[in-house]
Order: sequence, then C-alpha cells, then structure tokens
Amino acid sequence: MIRLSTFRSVPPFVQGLVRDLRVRWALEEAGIPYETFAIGSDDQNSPDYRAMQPFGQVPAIDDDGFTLFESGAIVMRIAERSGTLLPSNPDARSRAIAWMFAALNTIEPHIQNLTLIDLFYANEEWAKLRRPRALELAQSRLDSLATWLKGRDYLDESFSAADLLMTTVLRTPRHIDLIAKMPMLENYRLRCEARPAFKRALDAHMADFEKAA
Ligand SMILES: N[C@@H](CCC(=O)N[C@@H](CS)C(=O)NCC(=O)O)C(=O)O
Repeated sequence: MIRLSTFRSVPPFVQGLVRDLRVRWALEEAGIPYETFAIGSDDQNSPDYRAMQPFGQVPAIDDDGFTLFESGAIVMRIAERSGTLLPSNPDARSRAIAWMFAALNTIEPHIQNLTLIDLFYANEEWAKLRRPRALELAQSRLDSLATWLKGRDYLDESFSAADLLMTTVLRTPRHIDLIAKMPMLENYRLRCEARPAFKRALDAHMADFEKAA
C-alpha cells in the first residue's frame, strides 16, 4: 500500500493547496488505494523523514519499501502505472511530459514567488518593491498559457498528468483574482477540477485537517 506524507496542520489559507493534494488526485485518477501519515515540524527534521525527503518537505511516498520525493516525480510514477494519465503513443507521451515540466518549472515558480510575497512577506519593504515585477512575470507566463489553451479543452488531446499538475498550480493564487479574471484559464481549471477524482482527493485532503483540528 502506498503511504503518502501530509502535514498534520497548516494555516487555513494553505489548506487545499499543500502538494500532497496533487498526489492524492493522481492516485484517485489511477484507482490506486493509499494511506497517509501526517508529519509535524519535528518530523520534518528527523533522520527517518529526511531519508525519504531530503529537504523535509511534503509530499513523499513509501511504496511498499520504495521511497520517492518531489510531487512531479511521484505523479509521474503513478501516471506510468495508471495507463490513463499519460498517453501510450510515444510522441504524445513526450508532449505530456513536457507540459508536466512546464507546469512545475515554467509556471509554478512565478506563481509561488507571487504567493510567497503576498501571504508571507506582504509588509516587508523588499516585498513591496518586488511585487509589481513578480506579478508582471507571472502574468506573462499565464498569458502564454491562455493563448495555448485557446480552442483546447486540455494541454494536449486528452486529460493527462500534465493537466493535473497545471491545475494544482493554477489553484494556488486564489487570494487574488489573477486566474479568475482570465476566463480561458479559469474555465480550464474548473473543467479539470470537475473530475470526480479531484473532488475525492480534495475532500480527503481537507478531512485530514479537520480531523487533526
Ligand atoms: N518541489 C517540491 C516542493 C515541495 C514543497 O514545497 N512542499 C511544501 C508544502 S506544499 C513544504 O513542505 N513546505 C515546507 C518546507 O519547505 O519546509 C515538490 O513539488 O514536491
């Protein structure tokens, strides 16, 4: 049975965004059962957890003794096992993998940067100076993504692990109207989040925080 790490508790403004959500979603899409184990700040620094996740972060998985970290790598492993989250045609598969990297490497850093500024450092002088450029950079990447999605339901021909990752990235700046004011991206996000597997994953993610409260 796959065991997935989660945080025991996080502030409400990040509940629904912690990256175990994307792994839960992939597992739900693949129909693979899993259980979670919740960690706190002490565990993050423990040798046992660092052996699984060298940076002490969430998520990591223990898959019957095989451990893996980095949400993208974990989602890729699940997608490879699922037979539905990545296309079988080699070219289409490579394109989907390119979009997985684009979600995590081209879009997420800008969204993350903006979110950190807004949610954790808003009152710092450096953050006030940096924010306009950070917003501009995020907006520019999102404009390119919206252009790509014009006339498409998904990043490629059908829903894949790339859409799953991209959706979790687009969920992140929910404290501002960055995505909400871009109908192409907002509708894409909502289309992906309408999948029953997403709802099951989000419900389970939130239920664990409620149980721990
Ligand atoms: N690139 C990593 C990022 C993981 C990450 O930033 N996790 C956050 C929770 S969503 C975390 O553990 N933050 C606490 C920390 O970095 O100490 C991944 O995708 O798995």
